[in-house]
Amino acid sequence: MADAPSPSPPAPSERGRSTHGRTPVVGVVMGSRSDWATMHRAAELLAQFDVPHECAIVSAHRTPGRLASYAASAAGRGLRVIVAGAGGAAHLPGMLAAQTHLPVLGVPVESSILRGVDSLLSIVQMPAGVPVGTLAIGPAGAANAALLAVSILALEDPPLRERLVAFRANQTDRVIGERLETEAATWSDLPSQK
Ligand code: RP5
Repeated sequence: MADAPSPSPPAPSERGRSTHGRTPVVGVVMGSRSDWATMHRAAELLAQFDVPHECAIVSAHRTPGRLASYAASAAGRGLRVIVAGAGGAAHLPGMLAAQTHLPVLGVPVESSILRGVDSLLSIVQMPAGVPVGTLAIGPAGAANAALLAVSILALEDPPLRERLVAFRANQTDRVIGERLETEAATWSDLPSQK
C-alpha cells in the first residue's frame, strides 16, 4: 500500500480539543476533509461531555492501508467506540466494523448528488454478523452518534452518566420554555399544559 500507515488528523483548528493528554476513548473518523463540516458536530459534543477523543481522516477508498491499520490498532490504543462518517459509496464504517470488535457508529454524510441517501444505504445495509449502528443523514446524525457514544461509555462511568442525564434534562427544559412568535394563544399556554 502506498498510503501512510498512521491516520492524519484534520487541521489543529478543526480538531476536538477535549483530550488534554488523556488517552482517547472515542475515535471520530471521516472519509474526507470535506466531511468535517458535518463531523465537527460529533467532536464538539464529545468535548462538551469531556470525553477524550481523537479525529482523523481515514478513507476506505483512498487510503485503504490507513483504514486497516486504524481498525487493527483501535482497541489496543484504548478506543472504546468509533464514530465514522462518510458520504457517497460510504464503505468506511462497514470496513472498520469488519476489522474491529469495537462498536462502530456510522454517520451518512449528505452527498451533493443524492442528498445522502446513497451514504445512508451504503452504511445501513450491513450483512448479518457485522453491525454498524447507523445514525441519521448529516449533522443530526453526527450529533447523535456522539450522544450514543456517550451513552455507551456512561454504562460504566457514573459521572459521565450524570452529565448525560443533565444534558437531557436541560434540553427538555429549554424546549418547554420555548414560545412561538404569535399573538394567538398556543396550545402550551393553556392552563392544563402548564
Ligand atoms: C467520501 O467521498 C467521503 O466520505 C466524502 O463524503 C465523499 C466526497 O469526498 P471529497 O471528494 O469531498 O474528498 O469518501
